[in-house]
Amino acid sequence: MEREVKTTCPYCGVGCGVIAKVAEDGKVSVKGDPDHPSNFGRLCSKGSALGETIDLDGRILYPEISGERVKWEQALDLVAQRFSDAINEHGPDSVAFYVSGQLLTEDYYLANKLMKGFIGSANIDTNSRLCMSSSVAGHRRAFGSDTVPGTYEDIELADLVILTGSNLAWCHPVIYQRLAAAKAARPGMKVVVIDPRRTMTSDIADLHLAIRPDSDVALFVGLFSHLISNGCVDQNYVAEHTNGFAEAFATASNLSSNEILERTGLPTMQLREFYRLFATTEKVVTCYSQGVNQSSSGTDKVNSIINCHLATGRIGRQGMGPFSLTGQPNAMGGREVGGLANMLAAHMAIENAEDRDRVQRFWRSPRIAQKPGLKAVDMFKAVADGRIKALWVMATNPVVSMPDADAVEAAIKACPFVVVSDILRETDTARHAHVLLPSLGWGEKSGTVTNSERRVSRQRAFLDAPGEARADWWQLNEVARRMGFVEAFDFGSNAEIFDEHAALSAFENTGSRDFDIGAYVGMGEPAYDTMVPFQWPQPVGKHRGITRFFASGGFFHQDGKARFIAIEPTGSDRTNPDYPFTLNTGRIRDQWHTMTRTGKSARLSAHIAEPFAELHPRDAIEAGIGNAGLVEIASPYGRAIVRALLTERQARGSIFVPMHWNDQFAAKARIDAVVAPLTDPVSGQPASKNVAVAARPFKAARYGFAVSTAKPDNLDAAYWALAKAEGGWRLELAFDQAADDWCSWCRSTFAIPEDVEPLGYADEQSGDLRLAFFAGKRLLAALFLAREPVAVARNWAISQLTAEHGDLRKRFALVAGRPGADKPDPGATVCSCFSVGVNQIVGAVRNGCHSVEAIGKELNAGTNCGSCRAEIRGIIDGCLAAAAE
Ligand SMILES: Nc1nc2c(c(=O)[nH]1)N[C@H]1C(S)=C(S)[C@@H](COP(=O)(O)OP(=O)(O)OC[C@H]3O[C@@H](n4cnc5c(=O)[nH]c(N)nc54)[C@H](O)[C@@H]3O)O[C@H]1N2
Ligand SMILES: Nc1nc2c(c(=O)[nH]1)N[C@H]1C(S)=C(S)[C@@H](COP(=O)(O)OP(=O)(O)OC[C@H]3O[C@@H](n4cnc5c(=O)[nH]c(N)nc54)[C@H](O)[C@@H]3O)O[C@H]1N2
Ligand code: SF4
Ligand SMILES: [Mo]
Repeated sequence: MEREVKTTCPYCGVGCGVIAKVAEDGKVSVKGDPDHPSNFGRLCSKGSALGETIDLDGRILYPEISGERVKWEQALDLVAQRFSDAINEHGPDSVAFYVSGQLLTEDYYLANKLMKGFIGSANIDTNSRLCMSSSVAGHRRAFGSDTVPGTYEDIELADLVILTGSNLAWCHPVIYQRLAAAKAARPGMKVVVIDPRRTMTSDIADLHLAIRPDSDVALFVGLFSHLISNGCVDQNYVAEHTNGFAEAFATASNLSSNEILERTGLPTMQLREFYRLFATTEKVVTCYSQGVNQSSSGTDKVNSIINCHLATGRIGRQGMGPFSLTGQPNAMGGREVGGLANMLAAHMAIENAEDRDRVQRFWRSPRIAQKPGLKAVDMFKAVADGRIKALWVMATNPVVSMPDADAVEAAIKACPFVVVSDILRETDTARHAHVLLPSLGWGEKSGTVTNSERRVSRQRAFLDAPGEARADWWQLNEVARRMGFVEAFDFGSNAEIFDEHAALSAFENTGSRDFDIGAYVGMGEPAYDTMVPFQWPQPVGKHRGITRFFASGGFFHQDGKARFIAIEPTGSDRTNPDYPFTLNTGRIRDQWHTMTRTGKSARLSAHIAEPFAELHPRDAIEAGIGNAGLVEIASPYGRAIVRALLTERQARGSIFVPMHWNDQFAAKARIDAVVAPLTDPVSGQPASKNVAVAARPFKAARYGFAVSTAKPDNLDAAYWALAKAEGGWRLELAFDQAADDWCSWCRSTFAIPEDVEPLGYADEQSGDLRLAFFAGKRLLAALFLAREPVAVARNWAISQLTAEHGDLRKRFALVAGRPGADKPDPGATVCSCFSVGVNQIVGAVRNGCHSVEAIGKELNAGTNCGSCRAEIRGIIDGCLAAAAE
């Protein structure tokens, strides 16, 4: 029977409500939940494609020890034994957990409880260290607690929205859609984007400040002084609710206007305009994300922003406030349970003896960690130098996502005992596990997550557990019991864990801690199952509707006041001529992190199918790098080879490379192998956006493109990048030298049976070569090679995987690499929901569609999730500008 289940999207921190429909034949489709207050029915391209990512291909379905299938009992016994042995021999600090903002709150709560309360170490850190820790540190310095004061509605209600270090259009697409809709309805609303790159997000901006990398502190410290000298300070607010104003002002005064201009590299008029807008607009929201957090001055950046909001009293009121956008679906839930190595549970502080005592009494635990544990970068250093004897990695892929990733991989390989809980069998990290535990994935697991605006929503299961996969919380519970902690780990369901988590939030909490969901204690399993999304705080007896913090003070420092932080901008001047470029890393619209899920969708992979480096055309010319050629990016830590994309959206001297590609999808594109392990001194967050690198052309003897129905294997090529395509796979290639026999190269790579003869074309002189293999009417694989990057129309070639090839003429057309008149090349995909390519959009513009709406009517493009609307607008503008020339 057909079923519909309300759940939450497992990707970004927007936390959209999803309705999953399971048809009678088991097919899953999804749509946005119109009742969910985060998205009101909207979804982005990734959310819309969720149904395509839940197949069992590549899943780990049974526990394994050293690659051999075992029973759960054996695997759990071994994990408990090895952790206990290490603790007995070397003490509690010889073991570590490295977990994730993609765990559910219930999983996370147990991991933290086991490590901090029962093992007695704080060596649990999380990928949120790479993500939110500068925001956490900044909040705690300013507010005395890790509190996000506002709600999404504020972004819609503001008259000025500042997006700094955030590519909202691609990374928080549904908030972007809400913002775009609000701006369309109220055109007086202003948007300022602060980002060294001109991203898709900057297309909505009234003002784009392309600041120099890491000059944010100078920009906002300068703004702080400007606000003071222009009489914009809310004297009452500052006097009643804050401390440290004078010191912060004195420090800010040391920075001259010239210095601000010099550091930021902004034209005077732009800087003035930004300061004027901020000074004259009451309702300002400043949203920030990784361009702020992932920096060696990340915490200072956060506080330089908060200082401006505190000084003007623009915080916690409608349409006002600093707003840290969380990345992962449960980044916020992880902070609630205290998953970071320097936090306790329920927003209590590990440095505070009273808090430690309170948590220990609540848990009735034999011990409690006495000091902060190792932060991610230090944790993997400790793994490398042998201090950590046993490591459990859960729901994260550090061999791809940690800075100095090659060293992280070496450390994991050398660690005496590594447990990995994942949903896939083959990831760059999972392949080094001694014990691999099969976890439940989205749609199979059940629990809660908290989004960027403190809204707790349910993820609900609507699929059966595949094979013997089990929930992460269950794995932790079982190991804890085997380590002797039977009473404290007696959980039979995630509802029971949530209940304890809620109870701890309210335990001896008389308003001294922001995180309080006491109202949800004791609600029981049925109420948990039907729980509707709610925002915290929700203390006992005081169900609250709108929840904002700090409009009239009430900060969580001892004296109830907020702190201004005196900030001195630090320089990031580069002097090493060997590494003259600034590498900036981040995300693309249709991939999620290390691609273990989004990489399964042909539709999502069609948007950008290859790892790339965005370079300014003049830099590229100077370095001898051609458009669509390959480029090698190197630092003292490692190197990567990716496709060169020349664009003036990129500032001179900077290179942008996405963080997503890894050894499962490309030969050498794990960009974190190049990223230096430098961190913010306060938060320990890596500076993944400003890395000194060299860039040079990677010259190949042959370039290639291939399509194949079977997944390519044994890939022997200097460069390759693999992506899922409709009907099979697409493969970009480059070779150091021509192969002796391309036919046998194809046979081994594409698993072509011996009896299948190739259809081919080769031109010795030009080096052009095309080979195709057919079985019956179907194409098995086709390879296109040339001495220069191959110009074959990609999407047309891919469409041949699903086309019929009974007709010999069609086979020859394929080998000729030419689309027939009956099947024009749609061009690179722009709209992934309806698979509309750039050539189709250009065609429609030529036929008179001159607005995004008109394109939508003609081609459907941009009418579902809307994530591509900015790109469509760019294509229209480009065509019209070209026509006008
Ligand atoms: N499509 C997609 N969406 C995602 C994710 C994903 O993997 N894919 N991941 C989610 C997660 S976990 C996170 S943390 C968020 C991240 O969301 P964002 O932070 O929005 O994404 P990023 O691309 O990492 O970086 C944002 C921008 O910071 C800019 N930047 C670089 N250096 C500086 C600087 O010095 N100053 C300023 N002001 N800006 C700078 C970059 O050019 C980049 O455009 O996205 C979430 N959403
Ligand atoms: N250079 C550079 N590096 C970065 C960043 C950057 O901008 N630049 N961004 C950083 C940021 S903000 C983040 S958040 C990280 C993200 O980096 P990671 O956390 O390493 O990336 P994911 O691919 O999300 O890893 C999640 C893993 O969990 C598995 N998984 C999925 N569902 C489940 C489940 O239910 N249970 C279990 N046990 N496993 C599951 C997936 O298959 C995958 O292997 O990357 C960081 N690294
Ligand atoms: S914006 Fe997209 S990825 Fe983020 S929660 Fe919503 S649907 Fe999921
Ligand atoms: Mo993140």
